[in-house]
Formats: sequence, C-alpha cells, structure tokens
Amino acid sequence: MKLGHKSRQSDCLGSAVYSSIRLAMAKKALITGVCGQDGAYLSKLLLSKDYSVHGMVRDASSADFWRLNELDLKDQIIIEEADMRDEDSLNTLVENIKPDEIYNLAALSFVGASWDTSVETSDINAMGALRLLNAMKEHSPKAKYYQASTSEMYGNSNGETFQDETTPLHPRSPYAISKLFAHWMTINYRESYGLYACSGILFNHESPLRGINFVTRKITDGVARIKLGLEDSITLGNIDAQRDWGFAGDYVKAMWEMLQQDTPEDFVISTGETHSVRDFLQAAFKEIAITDWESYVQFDDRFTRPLDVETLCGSNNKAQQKLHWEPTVSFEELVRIMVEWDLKRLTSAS
Ligand code: G4F
Repeated sequence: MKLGHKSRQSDCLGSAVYSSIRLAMAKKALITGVCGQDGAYLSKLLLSKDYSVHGMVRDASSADFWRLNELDLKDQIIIEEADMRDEDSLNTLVENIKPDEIYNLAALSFVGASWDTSVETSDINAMGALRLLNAMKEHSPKAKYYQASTSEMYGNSNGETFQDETTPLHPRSPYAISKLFAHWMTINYRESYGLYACSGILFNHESPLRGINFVTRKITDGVARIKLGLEDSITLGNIDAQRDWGFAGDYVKAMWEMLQQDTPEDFVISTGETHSVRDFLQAAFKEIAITDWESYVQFDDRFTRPLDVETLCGSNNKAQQKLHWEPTVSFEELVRIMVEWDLKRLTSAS
C-alpha cells in the first residue's frame, strides 16, 4: 500500500516537474480580445499546440467569458488585465510576458455602431494597435505580431470581382478607417524597424460563437426562435448586401500560419464565394423547412447604415500557395451548424 502511495506521489512529483518544464519551454502567445469569437477559437488552436496562452481583457471582474467557457478553455488561459487605450498597461504587459507571438484581435468590431462611437473605435482599433506595436518594439522586439485587418478596408472596390492583397483600399465606415490605420502602421513598423509584423485581411467569418448583433447570428438565432414559436419574424436592414462568409475556426489557423513563415507578409483570408444576406436567410429558413421566408422578414431603417459595403469576395490564392491554407466549411454547412447550435441552445434554455 505504502509503496503504491509513494510511487503515486513520485509520479505526481514527476508530472508536476514535467508540467513546469513544459510550461517553461512552451511558446508564449499574447491574445488581445481573447473573449471574442476569434480569441476563443485561436486560444483553442494554440493550446492544442502546447502554447502557454495569455489572454488580455480590460477588466477581469466584468469580462464575459462565455465563449471560453463554451469551448471549456477558461481555466487553461492566463488572464491578463490591460487596456488598449492605456499605453502604460500595454508596456507592462508585454514587458512582463515577453511573448513569442502577439495576436492583436481586440477591437470594437461592429461596423454599424462605429458611426456613433467613432472616437472610441479609433482609439481602440487604430491607436490601440499602435500602442501595442510600440510596446512590442520596446520590450519584445523578437516577437511576431499579427494584426486583425479586415475586408471592410476595401469598401466598394470599384466593381472588381475579387479583392486580393493588391486591391486599392477605400474604407466606408469609421470602423474600416480605424482598421486601415492599424493595417498601415503594421506595415510601417515592419518596414521601418524590421519587426515581424503582418496583417491578415480577413473576410467575414462566422460561427455559433458570433455575437448576436452581426447579421448571420441574428438570422440563425431568429430562425431558431421562429421554429420554437418564441418569435414570429426577424427585422433586418439591407438584405441585398453580399459578403464572403467563412467559418471562424478555419480562419484562426491562417492567423497562426502567418506567424510561422520565414518572412512576414500580409494575406487575404476568404472563401472566394459571395452570398447575399437574402441567400443566408433562404439557407437558414431551409434548415427549418420554411421556403416562403420573405413572409417572416421585416425591414427597419434602424438596421441600415449611413454607407454600406455592397459586395465583398476575396481571392485567397496567395494564402493557398504560401500558407497551404484553404477553407474547410462550405456556406451551406456554416448556416446549418449555426442554426443547429441556436436551436439546441434555445431548446436547452427553455
Ligand atoms: O454582419 P455584419 O454586421 O458584418 P459586416 O458589417 O460585414 O462586418 C463584419 O465583417 C467584417 C469583415 O469584412 C469585420 F471586419 C467586422 O468587424 C465584422 O465582423 O453585416 C453584414 C451585412 C452588412 O451589409 C449589413 O448592412 O449585413 C447587413 N445587414 C442587414 N441587416 C445587417 C442587418 N447587419 C446587421 N449587423 N444587422 C442587421 O439587422
């Protein structure tokens, strides 16, 4: 008995030592915006690769960890407090962690709200990225930096069918302009200081972890509520807008790949297919066997924007060639996954 106990104890000691050696040797990643959709999927990916993941939040006592809890990750992440608006907090954070990789995902990301929050949006998305780049340059210049850039930067792209890394940028919202600043600062710091800093120009990417104010989740949640008799319609704005929608779980793999290259470069990440909000509605209602979906959809001007981007469709050729990355979830599968998840969630809540 005793021997067994001793041996279990030494096993425990052995595994504790092994764990701390592993932790000391593990690559350290800092993720800003860890509580968002991409932060959660990226954490999952990095943990599966044995990274030690430091997730930055502004205030741990009020942060909403539902996505990390949904993926059962919360206890595996080292939660760090800092604020994209506070230079000192970012300097201290980067100096203390000395991360190998920094993923800047923190942003006010809802385009529609950015006209009303233009100053805060610029402070967090644009100046925040600059503050973080400065912190990295000062305290961890060998780190690799990923900037979450966006297809919103293209605007209407003068009728070009596909947008790629060379397409001219013409942003149409305060959000897109704030991201454009961060995008160019990332390029500038790479060229000026030789930092490993790059941007992923990600087209729309969705999942069950998407916030409810984005059109895809609003639709799948609404469709599930209609199916369960909780609501009788969905109210939307411009349903003729077209987007290139992929699965967020695929897109975080591209972020990681970008930081594993020999030289830092910017990449478009997209599916290469575009669909209208109408198409999304039709596909989502099809999942609950409703074909006359128009009778369940209402229009309200409150959900339109002063300026909208009409069509986005990205060419992912460069990512395919250099990162060997391609999307694995089709448009129809994505819609199905999201509707099924919302149905399950609402059924178990009732
Ligand atoms: O889902 P959305 O709000 O996404 P949007 O504006 O394309 O931006 C998303 O993708 C970007 C990447 O390209 C990210 F950078 C950004 O942070 C965000 O993740 O709206 C999609 C389209 C728009 O044209 C919008 O006008 O749907 C239209 N729409 C129609 N009715 C609506 C609604 N959008 C929302 N959110 N709510 C509606 O009721």
